[in-house]
Amino acid sequence: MDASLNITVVGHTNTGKTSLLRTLSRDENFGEVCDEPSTTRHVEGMKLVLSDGTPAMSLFDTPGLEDPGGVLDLLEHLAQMGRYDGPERVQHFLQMPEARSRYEQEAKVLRQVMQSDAAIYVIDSCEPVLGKYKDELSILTYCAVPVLPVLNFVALERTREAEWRAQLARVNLHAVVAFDTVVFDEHSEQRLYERLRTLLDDRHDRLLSQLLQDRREQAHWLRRAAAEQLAELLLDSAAYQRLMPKDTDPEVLRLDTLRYQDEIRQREQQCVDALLGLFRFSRRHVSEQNLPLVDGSWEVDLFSPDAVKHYGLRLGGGAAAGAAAGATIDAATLGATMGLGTASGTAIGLLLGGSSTSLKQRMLNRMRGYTQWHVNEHTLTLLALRQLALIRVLLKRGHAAQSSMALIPAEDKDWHLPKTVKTARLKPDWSRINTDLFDANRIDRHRAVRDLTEELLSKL
Ligand SMILES: Nc1nc2c(ncn2[C@@H]2O[C@H](COP(=O)(O)OP(=O)(O)OP(=O)(O)O)[C@@H](O)[C@H]2O)c(=O)[nH]1
Ligand SMILES: [Mg+2]
Repeated sequence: MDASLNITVVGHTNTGKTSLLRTLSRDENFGEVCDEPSTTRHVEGMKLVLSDGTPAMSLFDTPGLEDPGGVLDLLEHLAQMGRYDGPERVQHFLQMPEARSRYEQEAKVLRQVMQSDAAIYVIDSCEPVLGKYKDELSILTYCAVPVLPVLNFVALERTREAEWRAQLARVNLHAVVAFDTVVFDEHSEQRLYERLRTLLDDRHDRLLSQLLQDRREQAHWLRRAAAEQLAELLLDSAAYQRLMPKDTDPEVLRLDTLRYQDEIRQREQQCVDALLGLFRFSRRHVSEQNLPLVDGSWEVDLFSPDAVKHYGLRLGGGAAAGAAAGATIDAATLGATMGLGTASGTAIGLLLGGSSTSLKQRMLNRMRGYTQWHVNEHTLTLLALRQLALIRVLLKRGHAAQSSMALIPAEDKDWHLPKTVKTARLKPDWSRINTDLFDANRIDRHRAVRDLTEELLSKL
């Protein structure tokens, strides 16, 4: 990668400078974020890297400017003492004893800005446009580096975005980006880099274009990878089945059921972990990010009698009562489950069409005199909807006011399981959890994953 690019993030204390760096770098561990002023005490740099690890630019976090009025007075006083231009005044200031005492914090920031190609000026857009902000902007003008104002907290209702834009235009800052580091929007991020590109000189053009392209591709890939994780989970769960002899003791049946439910829970957890990994959230940070998870697991158990009610799903038909009671056992033979009455060999053969002959034979042998346990459609629906909801939350990276009840949006509540998932219920060798039957090489399963991924993508 060519010419190194150094960008410094500045602003008043508590405006979200460190949060912005975390969001841009997808690194939730960078620096310290806190709702108290003066959290960041030193300049801290980080490399923004492309997906392949190539460094794209250096970003520097800085302490908040605490007394911009005092610094501005000094800079203006210097102007009266000689014919200094802006940067000379700032350099002069940095040599003064005040820059090592009273204005030490401000000096750290200005020293860093003077070495940068541009500055991002972060504004808490909910704040009124006060004199101290105007002073900060004047100081930055003296530094003579391009400044990109970023209006943060714009997702909050009390934002004063319009007021800020008007004020910034008055000081000739027309290229402004609205951003919210908590409610993430990939398009705002792209706009930020585009604006930066227009401010910087041509030699950084290629670098910023690469970064923009990389972030676009990454966003696209991430969506797809998340939908594919969910498609795999749904196929594994729908195709899952266990057989129990019809005369099984009820207590054994109960314990077996708990064990089978546990296998599905674990599979769901695997999916949650994979999603958190994809979006680079650690389990440790999940609760802080206001996700509907506790220590990385769902608050409401998939098989809990309250699950359907909790998510407010509208499940039609008599089976809804079963789902509401958390029942996932279809105490029927395969044929009866599929509404065929008695499972004749021919019916099972038809249902398993496409499966290998030896699998058909094995299934037939297993079915005779057995009851089949599998995850019912309502539980599968719940499984699908809550993972979809989680992916949406992750795409927006920790939407602040997200409660678990609001997780599944109203338009999803009448959603029906895709045909591919229903088909999977007849394909026990599609489920990884059926370790004895699973066949990783089946072309029809690969196709099913692909089709289901597409269908789920349209929901994201
Ligand atoms: N709702 C919302 N909260 C935000 C946003 N950006 C930051 N915050 C919150 O604002 C507080 C301050 O964020 P920081 O990133 O620590 O701010 P800072 O500018 O680095 O603060 P100092 O280091 O003290 O100067 C934290 O509680 C953040 O979670 C935002 O866009 N929206
Ligand atoms: Mg900070």
